[in-house]
Order: sequence, then structure tokens, then C-alpha cells
Amino acid sequence: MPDMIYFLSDAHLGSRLIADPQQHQQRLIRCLQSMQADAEQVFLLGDIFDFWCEFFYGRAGKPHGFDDVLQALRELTAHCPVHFFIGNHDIWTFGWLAQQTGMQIHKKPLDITLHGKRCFLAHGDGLASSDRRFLFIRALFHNPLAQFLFRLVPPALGNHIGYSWAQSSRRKHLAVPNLYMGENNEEQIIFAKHHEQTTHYDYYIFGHRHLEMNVLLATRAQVIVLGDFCDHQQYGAIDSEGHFSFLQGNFEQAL
Ligand SMILES: [Mn+2]
Repeated sequence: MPDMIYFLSDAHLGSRLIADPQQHQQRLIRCLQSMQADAEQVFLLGDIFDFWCEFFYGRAGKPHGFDDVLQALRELTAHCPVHFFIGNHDIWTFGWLAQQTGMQIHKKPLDITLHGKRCFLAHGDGLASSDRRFLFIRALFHNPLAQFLFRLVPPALGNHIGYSWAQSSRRKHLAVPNLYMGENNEEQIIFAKHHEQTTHYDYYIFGHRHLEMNVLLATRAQVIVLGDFCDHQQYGAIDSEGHFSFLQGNFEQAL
């Protein structure tokens, strides 16, 4: 009986900071293949791709180098529903990815009850940020006019700009140690605490932070931040009893 619900985020496929992109992609593929055995649903919570821009895929064929992972996603959607949340790196999907893979695309947080637990699911960027530069860029990337203008850029240049931006953004984060800042400073926890004042959830599940967090609030809401699939192959699951656990796989070898 397939009764596991999997959550995975931040694989950053295609990142220029990854030494061996094909090996990196294969790790995710093996993880997705392992889920076929018992997955009831799979939630991909953002930044699966380091940069994703479907404006170009119509004009310049298809995204380069992702055939294998798209195939693995197609195989998984044949087994169970797969949900793809846009992150802050892979915002620009307009139907192509859904059509290629059968995944359900989410551009907004999702309120869903899973195995009896009410869950708030989102990538987790821009929730309670005070970083004005980040919020400006986020608003720009989500803006239809800016998207229209970017569409006019030749595909090769657009992809170059996109991957360079993604690289510098990740490099900036990697330059400082990624440490837990405490529940009064982590914006996903701040957001959940605020949200609990009006609506109670059993689980808030986010990605984005590349750091595992598991914080129980006074309202008994559990704030879960998935770790990082990119460097550590961390992900998570809710079992048939509604328990969440963090998982870490070794996907170096074929199954
Ligand atoms: Mn992110």
C-alpha cells in the first residue's frame, strides 16, 4: 500500500557551482526512483532547478541537459501525484513543465490535509523578509511586465544571465556559514508564529533555507524546514500515522 508522502526541495539542478552536473542529476533521479516503491504523493518544494525559464524553451527547443530528470518525473507521475512548487530560482514555468511531466504546478502556498494533519506547504522565500533588495528582485521576477521584457532577450543570452544570477546568489549564501539564527530571527518560524494567531496548522513545511529545522510552537504547530538536497541529499516524509521524519539518502549508486 503506497502510503508515504515525500517532501524534497533545493536540488538546484544545473547550478554552475556543481562540479559534476550529470552525477548530481543522477542522485535526484535515484531518489525519485526510490519513492516509486511507496509514495502516495510527492511534494517538490521549490528550487529543484537552479534556473528555469520557459520563455526560451519554445523558441530554443527545450532546457538543456534535463532529459533524464524529466523522464524520471514522468515515471513518478505515472505512480502518484507529484506537486511542483516554484522556488525563487525556478519561477518561470507556464505550462511546459506540467505538460512534459504530468506534475501539478503550484505558484502559491498550499493548505492541504495529509494523513489527518493540516499542512501549510511553501518554498518559504519572502515570507517575513526585511531584506529590501531580495524583496525587490522577488517582485521583479514575479512581475508580468518584467517577464515580458525578459522574453525579448535572445535565449542564449537569457540563459547566461539566469545561470550567472543563480550562481552569484548561491555563492553569496555559501560565503557565510549557514547557521540556525534562533526562532526569533528565522523568517519561516516568524511567519508560522504569526500565522498561528489566526489559523492553526499541524505542520508548516518549507524548503529554501538549506538547513534542517524542526521547531514546535506553543500552539503545537510544528515548523519543519527541509534540509538541502543539493549538497546533502536531505529530504523528508510523512508516514501513514501522520508522523514527519527527516530522511537522508545515499544515491551515489544505481538502485
Ligand atoms: Mn530557495
